[in-house]
Amino acid sequence: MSWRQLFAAMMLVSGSAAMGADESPVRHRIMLVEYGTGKNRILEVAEDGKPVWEHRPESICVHCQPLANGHVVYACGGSPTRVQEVDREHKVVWNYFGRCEQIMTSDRLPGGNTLVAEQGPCRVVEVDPRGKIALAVNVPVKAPSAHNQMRCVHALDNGHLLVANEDDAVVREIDADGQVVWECPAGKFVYEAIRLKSGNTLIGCGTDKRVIEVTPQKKIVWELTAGDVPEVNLNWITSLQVLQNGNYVICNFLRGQEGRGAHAFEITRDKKVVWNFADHSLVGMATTVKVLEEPSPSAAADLVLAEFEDWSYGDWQTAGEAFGLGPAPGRLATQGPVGNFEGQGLVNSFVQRDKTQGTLTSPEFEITRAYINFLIGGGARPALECVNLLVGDKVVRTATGRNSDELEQSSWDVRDLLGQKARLQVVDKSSGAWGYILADHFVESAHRRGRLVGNVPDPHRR
Ligand SMILES: [Ca+2]
Ligand SMILES: [Ca+2]
Repeated sequence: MSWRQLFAAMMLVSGSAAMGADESPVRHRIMLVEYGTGKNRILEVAEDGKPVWEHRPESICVHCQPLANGHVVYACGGSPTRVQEVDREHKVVWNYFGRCEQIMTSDRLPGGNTLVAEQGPCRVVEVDPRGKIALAVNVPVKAPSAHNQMRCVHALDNGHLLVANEDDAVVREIDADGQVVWECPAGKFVYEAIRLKSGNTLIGCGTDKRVIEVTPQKKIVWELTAGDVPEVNLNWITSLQVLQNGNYVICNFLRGQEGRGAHAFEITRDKKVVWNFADHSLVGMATTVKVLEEPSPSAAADLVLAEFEDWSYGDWQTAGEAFGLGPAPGRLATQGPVGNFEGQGLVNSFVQRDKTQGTLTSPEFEITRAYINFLIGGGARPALECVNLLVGDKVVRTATGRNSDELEQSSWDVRDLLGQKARLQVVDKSSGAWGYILADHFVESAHRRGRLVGNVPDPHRR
């Protein structure tokens, strides 16, 4: 008996649990979205196959994102179309109402913002926890019907977006200006693509009944076709997930094929199905199936470098007069309202209006996370009004405000500097208009939180 026949046989007897390579059954707790009029619901199913939590979206829902705190983020495609986060008591704890025709998917980012895939017109907006739009990127599509313009969207480490354009049957990588920097043909009704750590892209090819992994040069280096896994009855590939063990969880939307095959399965790189979910009495058709994994222990927590909540700058050194004796409680002198800083204090060099100049320099610290996230405002005057990251005396990253008293969340990608000793320096070297800088809340993090400042070389740029 071949592996394939063995698994097919086991599926008939054991339903959702198949045997792993180590002969112990693989069991997963999952969250799924069941599709269909009257059936549309978000369902959590425990390892033993029993449903343990159910939520009924107010209108058409095809996608959900379970969060580590037990909450769920999902989009409602009906009117008013929106994205919302609910807790276990079904209370809406966060929402965003779209002005577009329809929203079908969203993606909560690790830093707390949410990407929303708006259709009609087709654009991705990044919404912060207060509901403010931090970023809006137009997505060029050919599809005339709003409903079919875009499914899943993901943020990439380089600050770009990876979107699945359903009706165009392509996956596109788009920069913050809305320029397509990479594009790869996918199947009809492509629902999701994921950029892997290797830099390759995993694409679920919709009703083409296959999943492919492509290099930046679009060479297919891995492919799963219906013939590889006849027992699951590949029909319409929707959600994808990469597990911590490197296996893929693939959702198989059984529209038109109800009752036959599996709603979802876990597959190894050598194409062994080690788990499947195929309870057809519980679920008719599923558009999203997510395995609920414990967070990886290797995920490092954020490290706060400075939050400027004290009366003094502590061990940060000032030079010149621009930074006064300590953090500001907000606006200074004749300044307009200063907004969007964290807590009660921030760095504000408007001490004697634009006139004063100086620097504020942190003690040396080691770069131990992929990103440094911070809030910045004030003048848009490169080298004159800026925040710099110094290694030795060399400026290795810089950022300025954008002529605004509203601070903006920004991030440096510092992966190439990991392990190096560095200092932060806030600089005010001008006395003219917008001759001041605002800064607050420097945090080392495994995750980008805001607008990416400065770029890293990108193999996907054509
Ligand atoms: Ca602060
Ligand atoms: Ca100044």
